[in-house]
Amino acid sequence: MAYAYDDQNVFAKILRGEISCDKVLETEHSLAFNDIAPQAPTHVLVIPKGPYVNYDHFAAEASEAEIVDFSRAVRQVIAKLGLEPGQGGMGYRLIANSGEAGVQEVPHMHMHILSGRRLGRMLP
Ligand code: DGP
Repeated sequence: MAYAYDDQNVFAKILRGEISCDKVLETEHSLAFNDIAPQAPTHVLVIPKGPYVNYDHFAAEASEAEIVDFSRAVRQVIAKLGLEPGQGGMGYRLIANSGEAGVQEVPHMHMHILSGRRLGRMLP
Protein backbone atom coordinates (compact mmCIF):
# COMPACT_ATOMS: atom_id res chain seq x y z
CA MET A 1 0.00 0.00 0.00
CA ALA A 2 1.29 3.46 -0.85
CA TYR A 3 2.04 5.86 1.99
CA ALA A 4 -0.11 9.02 1.87
CA TYR A 5 1.74 12.13 3.02
CA ASP A 6 -0.28 15.15 4.19
CA ASP A 7 1.78 18.25 3.42
CA GLN A 8 -0.37 20.35 5.78
CA ASN A 9 1.11 18.69 8.88
CA VAL A 10 2.92 20.96 11.32
CA PHE A 11 6.43 19.66 10.60
CA ALA A 12 5.92 20.22 6.86
CA LYS A 13 5.01 23.81 7.76
CA ILE A 14 8.17 24.13 9.85
CA LEU A 15 10.24 22.82 6.93
CA ARG A 16 8.63 25.36 4.59
CA GLY A 17 9.30 28.15 7.10
CA GLU A 18 5.59 28.82 7.67
CA ILE A 19 5.94 28.04 11.39
CA SER A 20 9.06 28.85 13.40
CA CYS A 21 11.02 26.36 15.46
CA ASP A 22 13.83 26.44 18.00
CA LYS A 23 16.47 24.89 15.76
CA VAL A 24 19.18 22.69 17.29
CA LEU A 25 20.91 21.50 14.14
CA GLU A 26 20.41 21.28 10.38
CA THR A 27 22.05 19.02 7.81
CA GLU A 28 21.49 18.53 4.08
CA HIS A 29 18.56 16.14 4.59
CA SER A 30 17.53 16.57 8.22
CA LEU A 31 16.40 19.18 10.75
CA ALA A 32 16.50 19.02 14.56
CA PHE A 33 14.55 21.34 16.87
CA ASN A 34 13.29 21.47 20.44
CA ASP A 35 9.90 19.90 21.13
CA ILE A 36 7.22 22.48 21.90
CA ALA A 37 5.92 20.40 24.84
CA PRO A 38 9.05 18.84 26.39
CA GLN A 39 8.58 15.61 28.32
CA ALA A 40 12.10 15.79 29.80
CA PRO A 41 14.72 18.53 30.38
CA THR A 42 16.14 17.64 26.96
CA HIS A 43 13.54 16.86 24.30
CA VAL A 44 14.66 17.29 20.71
CA LEU A 45 12.88 16.15 17.54
CA VAL A 46 14.86 15.13 14.47
CA ILE A 47 13.01 14.99 11.16
CA PRO A 48 14.02 14.16 7.61
CA LYS A 49 13.36 16.99 5.16
CA GLY A 50 11.73 14.54 2.75
CA PRO A 51 7.97 13.82 2.83
CA TYR A 52 7.85 10.62 4.89
CA VAL A 53 4.83 9.82 7.04
CA ASN A 54 6.50 7.64 9.67
CA TYR A 55 9.54 5.50 10.38
CA ASP A 56 8.18 2.68 8.26
CA HIS A 57 7.79 4.92 5.21
CA PHE A 58 11.20 6.50 5.75
CA ALA A 59 13.08 3.22 6.16
CA ALA A 60 11.32 1.71 3.13
CA GLU A 61 11.53 4.57 0.64
CA ALA A 62 14.14 7.15 1.64
CA SER A 63 17.45 7.11 -0.24
CA GLU A 64 20.57 5.77 1.43
CA ALA A 65 21.92 9.32 1.54
CA GLU A 66 18.84 10.49 3.46
CA ILE A 67 18.96 7.55 5.87
CA VAL A 68 22.66 7.99 6.59
CA ASP A 69 22.23 11.76 6.95
CA PHE A 70 19.32 11.27 9.37
CA SER A 71 21.13 8.68 11.46
CA ARG A 72 24.18 10.93 11.69
CA ALA A 73 22.04 13.99 12.46
CA VAL A 74 20.58 12.18 15.48
CA ARG A 75 24.11 11.38 16.61
CA GLN A 76 25.26 14.97 15.98
CA VAL A 77 22.51 16.29 18.25
CA ILE A 78 23.53 13.79 20.92
CA ALA A 79 27.17 14.89 20.63
CA LYS A 80 26.29 18.59 20.51
CA LEU A 81 24.31 18.27 23.73
CA GLY A 82 27.01 16.11 25.37
CA LEU A 83 24.73 13.16 25.99
CA GLU A 84 27.00 10.32 24.81
CA PRO A 85 26.80 7.50 27.36
CA GLY A 86 30.19 6.23 28.48
CA GLN A 87 31.86 9.42 27.26
CA GLY A 88 30.83 11.73 30.04
CA GLY A 89 27.24 12.13 28.89
CA MET A 90 24.22 10.87 30.80
CA GLY A 91 22.68 8.94 27.91
CA TYR A 92 19.34 9.36 26.20
CA ARG A 93 16.28 7.61 24.79
CA LEU A 94 15.24 7.54 21.13
CA ILE A 95 11.56 7.11 20.22
CA ALA A 96 9.89 7.08 16.79
CA ASN A 97 6.15 6.80 17.38
CA SER A 98 4.65 5.35 14.21
CA GLY A 99 0.99 4.91 13.45
CA GLU A 100 -1.95 4.33 15.74
CA ALA A 101 -0.43 1.89 18.21
CA GLY A 102 2.54 4.22 18.62
CA VAL A 103 0.12 7.13 19.21
CA GLN A 104 1.83 9.23 16.55
CA GLU A 105 0.30 12.70 16.45
CA VAL A 106 2.27 14.47 13.73
CA PRO A 107 2.27 12.50 10.45
CA HIS A 108 5.81 13.40 9.42
CA MET A 109 8.54 10.96 10.43
CA HIS A 110 10.34 12.14 13.55
CA MET A 111 12.69 10.81 16.20
CA HIS A 112 12.37 12.03 19.77
CA ILE A 113 15.63 12.41 21.71
CA LEU A 114 14.89 12.50 25.43
CA SER A 115 17.40 13.10 28.21
CA GLY A 116 18.33 15.36 31.11
CA ARG A 117 16.88 13.11 33.77
CA ARG A 118 16.69 9.40 34.50
CA LEU A 119 13.69 8.25 32.44
CA GLY A 120 11.25 5.61 33.68
CA ARG A 121 11.69 2.07 32.42
CA MET A 122 9.55 1.29 29.40
CA LEU A 123 10.10 -2.47 29.25
CA PRO A 124 9.88 -5.03 32.09
P1 DGP B 1 4.27 12.25 18.32
O1 DGP B 1 3.22 11.87 19.32
O2 DGP B 1 5.42 11.27 18.31
O3 DGP B 1 3.70 12.49 16.93
O4 DGP B 1 4.89 13.62 18.83
C1 DGP B 1 4.75 14.85 18.20
C2 DGP B 1 5.56 15.85 18.99
O5 DGP B 1 5.59 17.06 18.25
C3 DGP B 1 4.99 16.21 20.36
O6 DGP B 1 5.94 15.84 21.35
C4 DGP B 1 4.78 17.71 20.34
C5 DGP B 1 5.58 18.15 19.14
N1 DGP B 1 5.01 19.28 18.42
C6 DGP B 1 3.74 19.38 17.94
N2 DGP B 1 3.58 20.56 17.32
C7 DGP B 1 4.78 21.19 17.37
C8 DGP B 1 5.25 22.45 16.90
O7 DGP B 1 4.54 23.26 16.27
N3 DGP B 1 6.55 22.76 17.16
C9 DGP B 1 7.37 21.91 17.84
N4 DGP B 1 8.64 22.31 18.05
N5 DGP B 1 6.97 20.72 18.30
C10 DGP B 1 5.67 20.38 18.08
